[in-house]
Amino acid sequence: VDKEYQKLGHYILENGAKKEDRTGTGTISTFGYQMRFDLKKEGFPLLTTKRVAFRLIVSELLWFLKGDTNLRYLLQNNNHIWDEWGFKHWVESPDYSGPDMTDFGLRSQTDEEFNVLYQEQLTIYQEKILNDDEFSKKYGDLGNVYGKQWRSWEGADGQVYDQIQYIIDEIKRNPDSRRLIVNAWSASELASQLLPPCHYAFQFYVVEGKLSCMFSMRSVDYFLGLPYNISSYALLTYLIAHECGLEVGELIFTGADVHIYSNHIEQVKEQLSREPRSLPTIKLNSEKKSVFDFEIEDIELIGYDPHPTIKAPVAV
Ligand code: THF
Repeated sequence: VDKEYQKLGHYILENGAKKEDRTGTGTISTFGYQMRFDLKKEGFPLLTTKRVAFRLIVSELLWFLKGDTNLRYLLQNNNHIWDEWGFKHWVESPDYSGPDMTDFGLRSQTDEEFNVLYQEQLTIYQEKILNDDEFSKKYGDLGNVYGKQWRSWEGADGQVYDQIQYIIDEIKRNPDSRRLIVNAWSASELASQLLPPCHYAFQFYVVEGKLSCMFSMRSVDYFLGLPYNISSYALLTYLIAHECGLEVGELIFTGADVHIYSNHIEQVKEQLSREPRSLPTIKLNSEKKSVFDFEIEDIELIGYDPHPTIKAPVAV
């Protein structure tokens, strides 16, 4: 996985164009790219050229699979990768009366005095999500994000559809199907989403007893997001294969606007200079069958020996 990932990094740096973006950070961007990973042959695709926090990938995926869209579960598991989006909703609401947090993502990186205020407010927000039920209901919910779309898609007919249950049933019943698709992109709900889905659809494929998955992304944060997205879909493929009695096949990534944020370039160059190591493997609790019964401790990562972490700010 590291070699393919590095190849993409070089490709963006060499072919990318300067492009402004919603967050105001600026990117080097390319359009259209595909990578494939053989899960059975290569091992579990978790980057070794920097340490990636596997526990965050696990708790985020289980959160999606529960159909949960509230930050509370993530915070209870010490996962903060979605905090900024809930916080944004809170500080832009009429109920917020603290110091002005406009553009907190950018300002906290350049203005140390502001950063202190921001960290204070963020801590208060996190405490309230964890301890105040009413607050958490109102301001911890990220709206119609992945969990909602995957497990409780609202159809035009007024019915609610569980897309994950549907594909699991179909894989068991009709593995040759070419309709094993989960779609998270909903034209009618874009306005009510804090962040429309980045990985907006995925499709499974079964042949010769192996389950493959292809996932599609409209917008790809090469340095921070992509390592999570690859491992997350790999883990999902393992979980579904486990429940359906299949082996894992290939994981295929298809990206549209694939970019490196301008404040990640030094970090990317550092990572490109590192030598890939051998990949870890994962072990799933064999006593559990249904993907919906899995808890964090049922998923074990074995033999992960990465290069050190590389820090970078996330664009909000
Ligand atoms: N927004 C942006 N700008 N990039 C993204 O990758 C992204 N995501 C999700 C939603 N919006 C996004 C959230 N996923 C990190 C990783 C994944 C995220 C968000 C943030 C992150 O900051 N990771 C750091 C530190 C994590 C920690 O230890 O707390 C890292 O070094 O990996 C696209 O899915």
